[in-house]
Amino acid sequence: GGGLSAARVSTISNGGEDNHRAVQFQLSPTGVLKFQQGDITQWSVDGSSDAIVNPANEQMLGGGGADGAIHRAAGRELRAACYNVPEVQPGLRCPTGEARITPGFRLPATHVIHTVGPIYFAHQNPEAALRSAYRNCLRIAKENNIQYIAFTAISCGVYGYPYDEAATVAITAIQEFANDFKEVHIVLFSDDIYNVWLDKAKELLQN
Ligand code: AR6
Repeated sequence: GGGLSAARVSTISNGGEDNHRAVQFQLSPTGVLKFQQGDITQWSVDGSSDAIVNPANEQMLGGGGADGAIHRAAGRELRAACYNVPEVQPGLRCPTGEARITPGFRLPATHVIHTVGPIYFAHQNPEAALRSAYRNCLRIAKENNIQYIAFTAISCGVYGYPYDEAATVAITAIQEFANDFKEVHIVLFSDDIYNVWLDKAKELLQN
């Protein structure tokens, strides 16, 4: 990988589990893409305005997977903030492929960007919807002057998106924003998905 050192230190404290080392790729003279294994709820970059991305559902009131973990770690204020996001239809706050931003409350990260990926086998164009989710997260982060952002694998859990295909969409969408962030992190929960995504990054980003 690129191997240049970043200006700031990001931390994921995960109780001393034996993590993979973070691997990073230089996307532009100023922008880095980093892969690490761990728990996104513990992620932050010291002393900066930063955001974790929550793979939520259209109701935005919590759920299982990473969404559940993020809500538990952020505290009840996050649910209240989500509840106050205007509905676009009764009960629906964030349509698939869109993004909304809230504070991070008790999380180490200052912001949470909530997005909704496609349900792979139910959506007519899951690739377009997933790409739109990544782009809208990056767009809203930019609008809020966030220079450090961490994603997990949107739609790759409950929503059933194949890891390999999702990695291509994520990496190519992030590449479009190569000049807009100091660091984009991808924090993957399991060995399995970490290895698939890192292989895809090497394929797409290394000459
Ligand atoms: N840190 C990082 N990644 C995690 C964590 C964590 N703490 N927990 C899970 N993952 P999922 P989706 C990984 O199911 O597929 C929820 O109920 C997980 O292993 O969280 O977009 C929502 O409310 C997988 O790789 O999100 C929605 O209803 C990735 O995060 C629905 O699930 C995403 O898996 C959204 O499904």
